[in-house]
Amino acid sequence: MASGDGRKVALITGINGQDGSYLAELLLNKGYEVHGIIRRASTFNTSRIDHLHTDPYAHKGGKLYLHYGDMTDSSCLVKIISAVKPTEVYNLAAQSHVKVSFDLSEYTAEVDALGTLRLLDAIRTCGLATYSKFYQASTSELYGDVKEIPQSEETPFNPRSPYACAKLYAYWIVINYRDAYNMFACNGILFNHESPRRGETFVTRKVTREVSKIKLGLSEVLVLGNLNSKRDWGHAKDYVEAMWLMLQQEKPDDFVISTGETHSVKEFVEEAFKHIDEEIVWEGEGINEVGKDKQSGVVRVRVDAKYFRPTDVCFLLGDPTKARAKFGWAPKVSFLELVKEMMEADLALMRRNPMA
Ligand code: NDP
Ligand code: GDR
Repeated sequence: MASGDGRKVALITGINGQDGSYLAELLLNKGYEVHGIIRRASTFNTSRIDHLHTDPYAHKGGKLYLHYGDMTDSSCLVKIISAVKPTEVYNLAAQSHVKVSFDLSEYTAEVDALGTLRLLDAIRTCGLATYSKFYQASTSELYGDVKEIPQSEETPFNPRSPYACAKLYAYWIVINYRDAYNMFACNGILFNHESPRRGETFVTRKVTREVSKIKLGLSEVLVLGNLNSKRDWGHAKDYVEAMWLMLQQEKPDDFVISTGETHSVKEFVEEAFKHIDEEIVWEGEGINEVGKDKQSGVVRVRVDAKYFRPTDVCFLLGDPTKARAKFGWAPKVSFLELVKEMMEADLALMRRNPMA
């Protein structure tokens, strides 16, 4: 199993994603040397980590290095790992949008499934199988259309999208490499986690951005898909701490990370509108089901079938008991605090830059 030798060197794929940016902050503050893989793009794409270059506090004793790479390119992964010799690898890179995975199904499998295999193999190729610890960003989407409530590490998987199928392959290849090559490799089965840094096309951030625009007169209506979907939403900052904790245990294992509370998309929308003190008038398909068909006034939320998925995951509620028992992890930010923080951040953003 992973030997370590006193070095604290982390490699994060997807460092510029929501989670990667919070994890980089956490590890720098713990004195790690942090290496991140970023993709080449035609525009600047390091917006979530730019502050780390200039913030001496975040750097403390550690250092931040960025490498160009891609999960579809084995040779670059081998080169980076052989140069960095990481003691911990966090595989966060993914085509992470479930709806987009129906359009980009093959690419999603390339990055999320085979990309994980490439990274594991790169670690072996570099002779680091029993040296580097490995964290895999697994997901509650693996459960899909689940009958068991709440979902734990023992709940059977039933993936409902190309994204979830790709992540299912990644989940099992991580376990296979753990068993076959004695790797310290863990799956964090993380339920949805959000923050002001959440990508703009995920539902929570889409809601907080649009509701902020409505408040400031920059928009009139929020257009959404399935309002009845329920998610176990936590804060990304809490969840990256769980990633790190998993790799500090004596033995590698797989853990559910969730709040143990579930809310519908509709409830999230209602909380966001409460924040701006505005009544919601709803319109569109499925509104009868949420009991809002007899109303008048300016329409503030419209349901449009173009945001429906060919197959959706309608109910998720995680049981984080194992993580709490093994390493004392518990979420610190509640659902209401999460909505509040995201609303405040987006209101401030839209005031600063109405075109954002
Ligand atoms: P994001 O979409 O915010 O970040 C994904 C990161 O992966 C981005 O930095 C992106 O780069 C990078 N990436 C995408 N494709 C490639 C590629 N081909 N090669 C290299 N890098 C690539 O996701 P989150 O931070 O929200 O999630 C992190 C991980 O956790 C993902 O694997 C996701 O599937 C998983 N997950 C997320 C949950 C959540 O609720 N947030 C819950 C459970 C699992 P770029 O910045 O250039 O786009
Ligand atoms: P999810 O997150 O699919 O759970 O995947 P998302 O926020 O995209 O959707 C949550 C639920 O909201 C419904 N929904 C909408 N979703 C989006 N994006 N846009 C809309 O307009 C909209 N209207 C309703 C969806 O149908 C769905 O039921 C996230 C990602 O971070 C994955 O990478 C991660 O693995 C899982 O969370 C856990």
